Amino acid sequence: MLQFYYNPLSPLSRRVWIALLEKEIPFTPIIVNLKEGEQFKRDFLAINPFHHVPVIVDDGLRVLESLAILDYLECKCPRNQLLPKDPYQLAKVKMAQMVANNELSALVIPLISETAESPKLKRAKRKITRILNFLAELLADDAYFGGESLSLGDIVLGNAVILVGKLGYDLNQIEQIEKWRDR
Ligand SMILES: N[C@@H](CCC(=O)N[C@@H](CS)C(=O)NCC(=O)O)C(=O)O
Repeated sequence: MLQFYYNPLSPLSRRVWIALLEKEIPFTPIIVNLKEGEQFKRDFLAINPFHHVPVIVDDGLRVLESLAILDYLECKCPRNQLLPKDPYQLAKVKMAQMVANNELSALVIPLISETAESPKLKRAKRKITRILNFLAELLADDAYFGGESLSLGDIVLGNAVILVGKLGYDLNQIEQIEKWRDR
């Protein structure tokens, strides 16, 4: 059975965890206790030399990097499809994924580390608003980034959006994103 190395509090593990559940893929969960430094132990470093979760091992194949794992799962198990076939819908899903990964995720750090009055925090919140406005426009009238059903774009972006919301960014400012988040 597929082995899933993860930590339940890791947003990047959650991307893969949700995809496994959505696609109904049976797996053996293996929790890596990041607080206790289990990711630096020799056995885990042999699986991922970069000491990160998530990792999967499937049929003897090891896959690391959450986005690579998502593509592997989609290709290996087409059931409950999470990537649309339409070229533009696919581009929208990938844009949502990459904007979450490359733009939004970096702004988690100032949300955690800066004080309420810090200009860096204000700048980060302004940038989040710009990103979410772009995404609201991209979503347009669709329920999800891939059209009418949940996609890998929604899973990856959803984790990041929920995290910035929990860290003090007011998601109610952008109604369309708030409704999509609730969906
Ligand atoms: N680019 C990697 C990053 C994974 C990552 O940073 N995971 C964090 C948890 S969210 C981790 O394992 N941190 C432990 C460490 O760096 O020692 C991916 O997308 O899978």
